[in-house]
Amino acid sequence: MAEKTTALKQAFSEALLTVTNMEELEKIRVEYLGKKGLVTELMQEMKYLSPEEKKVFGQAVNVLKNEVNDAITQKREELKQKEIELENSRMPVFDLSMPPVLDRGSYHPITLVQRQCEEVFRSMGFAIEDYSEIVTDYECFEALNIPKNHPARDMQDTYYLDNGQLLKSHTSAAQNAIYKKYKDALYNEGKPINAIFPGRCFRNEATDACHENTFFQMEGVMVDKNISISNLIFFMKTMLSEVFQKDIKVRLRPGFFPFVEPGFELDISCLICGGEGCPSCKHSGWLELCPCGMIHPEVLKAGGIDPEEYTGFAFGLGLTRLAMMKYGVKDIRDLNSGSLKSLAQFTDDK
Ligand code: FA5
Repeated sequence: MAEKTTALKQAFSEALLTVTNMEELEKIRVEYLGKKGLVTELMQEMKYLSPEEKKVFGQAVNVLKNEVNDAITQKREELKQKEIELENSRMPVFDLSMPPVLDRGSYHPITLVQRQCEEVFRSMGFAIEDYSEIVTDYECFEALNIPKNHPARDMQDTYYLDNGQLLKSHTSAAQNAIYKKYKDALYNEGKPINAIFPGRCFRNEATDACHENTFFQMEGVMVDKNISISNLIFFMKTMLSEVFQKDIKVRLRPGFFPFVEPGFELDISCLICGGEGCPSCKHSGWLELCPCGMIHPEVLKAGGIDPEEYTGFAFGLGLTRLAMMKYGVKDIRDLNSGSLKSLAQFTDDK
């Protein structure tokens, strides 16, 4: 009988060497340790033995059974480890110093609408300007006819630096620099000032579905001889129909901004609720999108332009709200959420 256990152990060891995966291992386990397995069958042969032989043989079969069991457990661990190593070898290796893999990214919806607007205005001869996010009190307020203690400042509380500079609360903060940059060409070459300047704005305000503390606007100005409200309305209409590629219901109503006279609020019918009223439009059915107006003479003067000779219009488009309406984003806060799952949906619309 001793030879039988030795032979079985030998056969098992050889069979185990050929095992390369879990399935094969399970087959061997059943073949040796299963109910009708070779080791189990060996046990049944004990009934033909004398009590002394039974004792010796029983011990030998038990030892064999434990050895087979241990060897199978060990092999299982080895196979598991190999599977993990294989899995790891298939994982991409991240090297943070490498440039980003561009085909995995997507444009943010605000970038997409910004580019669309830029395209529309570029095609109408406007220059595209970039301006600092940190500006002076003069640029953000004083040069825009908003002196210290003017109540209009309350609407645009922002974040201040220790040195008195501030995070710009509106893109109008770049108007003064733009007029100064282009005024010589206006005077000497008769070139009208046509410029748009998109940018990030900051306000210290409570957030809700249509208000963020960080959002984008796109300012636009046009200054020349005889610029009138008709020019303003034409450019606003063209921009909206090009961006939405369909007729949008708009309304123009009087609005007060110290840097324009007259001033208007341009609202669009809320595209989220179809004008019924919802949290995205503060339940009014309309969304304030693009305040605008004729540039105030004091603002032109501060930019070095004679208001007796030149007139102009300015507008401050809410780019973040435009992205909401264009892409049906109900809550403005989703746009700053950093959630790739929702923001990456707009990739194809480049
Ligand atoms: C202004 O910021 C003026 N500078 C706009 C202007 C420019 C008027 C030139 C006249 C001439 P207002 O605070 O209303 O205005 O903001 C303009 C637009 O920015 C709003 O209609 C809205 O679309 C967007 N906006 C303003 N505040 C927020 C906010 N907290 N979150 C998201 N969008 C905002």
